[in-house]
Amino acid sequence: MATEDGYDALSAETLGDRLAGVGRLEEHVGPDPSQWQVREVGDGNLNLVFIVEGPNGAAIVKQALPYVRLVGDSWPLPLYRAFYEYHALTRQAERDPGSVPEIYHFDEAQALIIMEFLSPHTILRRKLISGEKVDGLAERLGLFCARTAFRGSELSMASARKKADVGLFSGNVEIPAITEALVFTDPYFDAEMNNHTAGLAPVIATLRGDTRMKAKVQRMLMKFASNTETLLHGDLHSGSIMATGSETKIIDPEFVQYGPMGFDIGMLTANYLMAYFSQPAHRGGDLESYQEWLLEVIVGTFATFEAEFARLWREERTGMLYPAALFEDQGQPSDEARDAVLRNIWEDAMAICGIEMHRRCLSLAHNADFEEIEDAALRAPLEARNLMMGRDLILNAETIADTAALCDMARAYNGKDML
Ligand code: SR1
Ligand code: MG
Repeated sequence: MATEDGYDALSAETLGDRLAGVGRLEEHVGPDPSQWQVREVGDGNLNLVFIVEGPNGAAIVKQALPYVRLVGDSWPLPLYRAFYEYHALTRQAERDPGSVPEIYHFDEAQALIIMEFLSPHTILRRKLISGEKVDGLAERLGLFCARTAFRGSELSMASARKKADVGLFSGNVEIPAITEALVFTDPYFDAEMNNHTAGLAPVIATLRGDTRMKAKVQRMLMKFASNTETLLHGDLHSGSIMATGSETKIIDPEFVQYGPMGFDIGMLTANYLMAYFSQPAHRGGDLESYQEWLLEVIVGTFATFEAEFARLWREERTGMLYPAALFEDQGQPSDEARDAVLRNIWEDAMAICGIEMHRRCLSLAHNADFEEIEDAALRAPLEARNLMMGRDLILNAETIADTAALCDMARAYNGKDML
């Protein structure tokens, strides 16, 4: 699809001619496009993704489409999202070196990013469905969430720079609007694009009838839309993570925006919990041990997050927030202040976690963990556990003590019949 501004969507057939002469692509793939093998492999909801292979190696070419791929051209979507994704990736690479693929080239007019081909990495969600474990997963994600949260905030950044950056990213309007609708709103009414598994009606009625819970969700939406604590990844689910058995990378930050520090780690936790609740349909004899491993990943992620956040608080608190002038310089510790910030992040994360657990079963874009369970009679009770625990998390975010309590909650729901 071409636009008046000169944008033209690539295809596997046209990519070689169109990108011939892009030096960084030639460097990584080979100088002669006639020797490139190109495959379109995008299986996400929005973009084209090509693997380009040649005599020198391989690269990824990711190009935004002017509409939502999942739905079609009836839902237009601005190409400018590639610009924000590019700027998100450069900031993440700076704040947590090695966590994201290396960028080789960015073409704003064509809305395309050429980047490192991660191999033999595969999408984490696929690994969790097939019962694979990833060494160091919790540590990698805990570090990523802590470093991007802290270093993207005025705990660390100079205010002028951070405020200019908030201005830059505030141009990304349509993408946050997707999250505002699909995540925070649509699950709680009969929205046009919703779908859900047959048999869930009683649980959905409970959620939609719960005005206290819906008010809390809307309160979180207010925070999401108006709180610019830090630069978020914005879509940190297990499809935005690629891993081998021992190395993890974070991809796909086109939903980047400024928002509350608990958002990314909360969404991530929800995706681990959905993997957890869906496992009875995917595992046999190793069910319990694999589910326990998923809970260990959650515990480890938060433990790493808190330890790294505390280290950065000690060593890199150079912004205008909680200045040493008010604490250490007066011979007073700032530990209590830090713990209150961390507690706030935890409570936001718990509420966001519950909301994400709802939207992936009730709104437009479901996740494969549940979706690939073909038998609806098996899928519905597993989704019901997930939905009811999500409600509990939203309603009780302020009183869940810690990850041990969160895991006990998951174990309890895992044994319950909610339908
Ligand atoms: C229409 S986009 C649907 C979902 O895909 C993305 O990965 C985001 O999670 C979004 O909510
Ligand atoms: Mg994505």
